[in-house]
Amino acid sequence: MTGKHGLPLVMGVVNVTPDSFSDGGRYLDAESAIAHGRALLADGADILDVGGESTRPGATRPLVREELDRVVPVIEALAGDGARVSVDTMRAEVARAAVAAGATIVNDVSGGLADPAILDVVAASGATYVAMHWRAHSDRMQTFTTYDGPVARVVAAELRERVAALRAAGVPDGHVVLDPGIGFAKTGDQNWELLAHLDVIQELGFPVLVGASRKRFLGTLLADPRGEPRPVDEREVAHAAIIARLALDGVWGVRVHDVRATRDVLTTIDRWETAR
Ligand code: PMM
Repeated sequence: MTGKHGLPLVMGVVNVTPDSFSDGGRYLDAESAIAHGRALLADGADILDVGGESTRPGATRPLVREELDRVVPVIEALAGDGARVSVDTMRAEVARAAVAAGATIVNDVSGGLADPAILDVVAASGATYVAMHWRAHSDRMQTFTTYDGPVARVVAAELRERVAALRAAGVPDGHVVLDPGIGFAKTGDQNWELLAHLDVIQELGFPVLVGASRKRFLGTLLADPRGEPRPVDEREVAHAAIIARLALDGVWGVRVHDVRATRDVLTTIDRWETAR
């Protein structure tokens, strides 16, 4: 299912990671995440992606218990509102609890490599599964940027192996979405090469999700004359250009932080297409 004129679905990011500026503790973290999710829905999100583990380059992992405590109350509340919710997790145990709490999509940035049991949870639950291209956990993924051939071809080949694992676990093809994993074990140049050759990923025959929002390669592209990367919250115009291009390339979904800006781009393209 995609939006009008085959435009991509908008997946809004709801990160439930501890807020270093607040001493409110877990309850306030959940409350502010729920409020943020509701605001993204009001801005026009089709899906809310709730995650309790940061996967930024260099990040270390939370305990399973911490991750569960972060995401489950937020998923319960947002799914309870009627939202379509995905859980951003690499862990079978978290995926199981998230689906029980109302999530209908499991977004696994490791494509089942970090915790293969997650594939059995997905098969048993009937959830949709996003398999992202991944090579290693965030604390060392940037040491895995060697690709033996054109990056899109190698990523496609590695995603095909994940599809084989999904099929072996009994996940139907119709429940699978693939994601090239922008910024995960990729250099800036490799991210651009992948975006420019997304058709190679789309040729695998599955819907494709792309997450480029606020990522480092945009900061590098827009660096100032001294080479200082553009700050994270000043990358949205460049990201809007990416969204427009992805929409025309026919991707299934885009994972974004600024749902309002993304919706503006898609509304504009939709209006344009209606006049053709
Ligand atoms: N990127 C991040 C987290 N989860 N999930 C998918 N499917 N695709 C992505 O590109 C992706 C993801 C990291 O971004 P964040 O730290 O800004 O949320």
